[in-house]
Amino acid sequence: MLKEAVLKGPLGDIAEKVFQGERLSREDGIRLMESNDLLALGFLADFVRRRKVGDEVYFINNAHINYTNICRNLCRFCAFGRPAGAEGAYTLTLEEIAQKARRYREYNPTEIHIVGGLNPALPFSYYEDMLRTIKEILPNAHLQAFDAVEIDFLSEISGFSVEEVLLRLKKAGLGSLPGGGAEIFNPAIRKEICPRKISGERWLKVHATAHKLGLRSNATMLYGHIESLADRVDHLLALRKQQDETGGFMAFIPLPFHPANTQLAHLPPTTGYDDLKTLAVSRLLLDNFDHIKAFWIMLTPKVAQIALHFGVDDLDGTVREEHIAHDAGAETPQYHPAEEFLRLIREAGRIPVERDTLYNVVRRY
Ligand code: V47
Repeated sequence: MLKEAVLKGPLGDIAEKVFQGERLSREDGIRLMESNDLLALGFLADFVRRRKVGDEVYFINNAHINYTNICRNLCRFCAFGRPAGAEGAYTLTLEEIAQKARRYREYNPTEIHIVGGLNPALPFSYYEDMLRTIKEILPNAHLQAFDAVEIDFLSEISGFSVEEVLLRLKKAGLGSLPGGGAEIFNPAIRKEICPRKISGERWLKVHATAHKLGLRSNATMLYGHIESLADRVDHLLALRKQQDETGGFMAFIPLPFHPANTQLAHLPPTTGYDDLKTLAVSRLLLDNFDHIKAFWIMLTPKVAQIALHFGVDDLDGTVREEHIAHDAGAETPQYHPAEEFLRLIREAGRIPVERDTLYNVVRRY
């Protein structure tokens, strides 16, 4: 019934394409983003989600380590990065990182997610040693570490090419790249919100290089600041094009901008309506991505749960310690036990599956 209504409504021609499995155009994407028919968007995204992955919803037993918040980029949307010597600036020593890993050992995480600022005081060996240290303590954990911005920075400070950096880190234990640092690819917006950050093109190139070396990765989009809806669509289409070429992306994760304590603190936070719409349109445009992830830490567990009916099939993980969103005002907890994922997922009528980083099933509930 809902299908009939959607087909007869203003998005009918796009719905037709979705049901036929046809690729959507930029214009379709903009019309979807501009639509206020949230339930129609959800219905279409849910249809695509079911066709791709069925009724399973993934979560992961992971932990985050943010090794330093000292950063030379100091993006205007970020409340985490600080100049060296500023109040609250920190860099974890290898021993402190080892202590964290030992503390996490009792939870048996299958993934450690590692990101930090661009700290010019750290040598390349710190990054290799960090991976080796964690791997020694947690030999079974997959290390998803260093986003494309950090990888580019490591290439700069070491003098190694991006390929060489990735190969060396892989040898030290790197398993895949997280999707951070993508922000919004439009250069004019980037100039306003993160003028010192690498370009979107460069970000894509680092991921392409990783994919060619057999390293999988994720992709994100920071939305809800000064970008236009067309900028979001263009960002998604650039990722879709890259995925056509190299195929190494696993999940797409839209990140809602958190304004508190940033240089853009005058902007309002995103609404639940916009969050759900962005997730749904992402599911519809990214026809070559297997997974759309709702990062519950940034979206809140309530929105992330509802997102399961708006194209999402992954709720990310237990996390345990988070700084980037919480420094920017996130009020969510920093930890969710597996039982909480089971409750959220089952209540939505889906099957909870604990996965590892590469989406192998650890346990189907
Ligand atoms: O790179 C920074 C973004 C990212 C803010 O790959 C902000 O599976 C909102 O990338 N408000 C880090 N977002 C988080 C991230 C991530 C998280 C979960 C899973 C994965 C994955 C990746 O957060 C940063 C930046 O793009 N960010 N400041 C802010 N104020």
